[in-house]
Amino acid sequence: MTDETVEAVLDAVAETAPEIRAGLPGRRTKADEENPSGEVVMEADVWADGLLAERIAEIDGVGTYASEERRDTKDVGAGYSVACDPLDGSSNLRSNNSMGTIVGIYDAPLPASGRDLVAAAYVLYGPITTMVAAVDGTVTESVIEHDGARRVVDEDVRLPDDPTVYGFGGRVPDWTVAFTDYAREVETELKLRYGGAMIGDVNQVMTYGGVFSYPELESSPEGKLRLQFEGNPIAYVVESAGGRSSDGERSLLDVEPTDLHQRTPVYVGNAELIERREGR
Ligand code: AFP
Repeated sequence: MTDETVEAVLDAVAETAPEIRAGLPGRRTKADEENPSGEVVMEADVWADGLLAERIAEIDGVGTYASEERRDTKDVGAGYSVACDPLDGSSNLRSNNSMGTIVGIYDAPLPASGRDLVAAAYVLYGPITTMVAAVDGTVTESVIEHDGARRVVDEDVRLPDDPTVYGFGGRVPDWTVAFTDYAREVETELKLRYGGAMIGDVNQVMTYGGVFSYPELESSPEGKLRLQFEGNPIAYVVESAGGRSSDGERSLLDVEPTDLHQRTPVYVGNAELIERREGR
């Protein structure tokens, strides 16, 4: 039985995507503010967050809205907690490269464990606009039409068994010794695909098999990416598609939630490649 609230949230995100895309050209400048992670945000980040908050707040069965751009959660009624990264990779807007929107639907107050997710999805603003959604253990890919309708093009997305691509974030001199050893090995086996927006890079892995990581760094042992808005939802999608996720030691879905904006090292991809990293 499809959860009506989950479907309504995914519909709202899909229906807002064409509007977000159409409004990007005029919002390629930095806003005069920082997000709770201390990053300067783009005008587009603030705008997309406002649109999504408004649409998701109207849905019956949603109790809380939270986003990477807001310090605190917003009470909007009773029900699920919806966590969004309104424009993942927004620093790609100036260079006109791919970006995404990420949504995680938690059946618990935030910060929550990834095990409390009931669904997760991402929109990819690439040459076309698509949504990859994981619900009840099944992952679908849809093309988002100009009117925001979702047209399913793959009813059962599975991670390919034969990995071919990798993408690693962070500056090489800032990589730990253990990660550098791992990266040097993977580089000899797979092709590099790194574009600076996690959603674009993860969708390469979902399509061709391989591994994406924004790892722990010497300067930031927790890495860069946010557990509630980025790590958990992407882990939920990749694991539902037969892959694995990790913070370097365990599934991201088992990382203890301590703060709404906590960061975590992120590894997602084919199980063998993730277990090889965990074994070091
Ligand atoms: P922005 O949203 O500030 O562009 O950051 C994107 C991101 O959170 C994630 O999508 C990327 O994987 C990562 O940061 C890129 O970080 P680097 O700029 O350090 O490569």
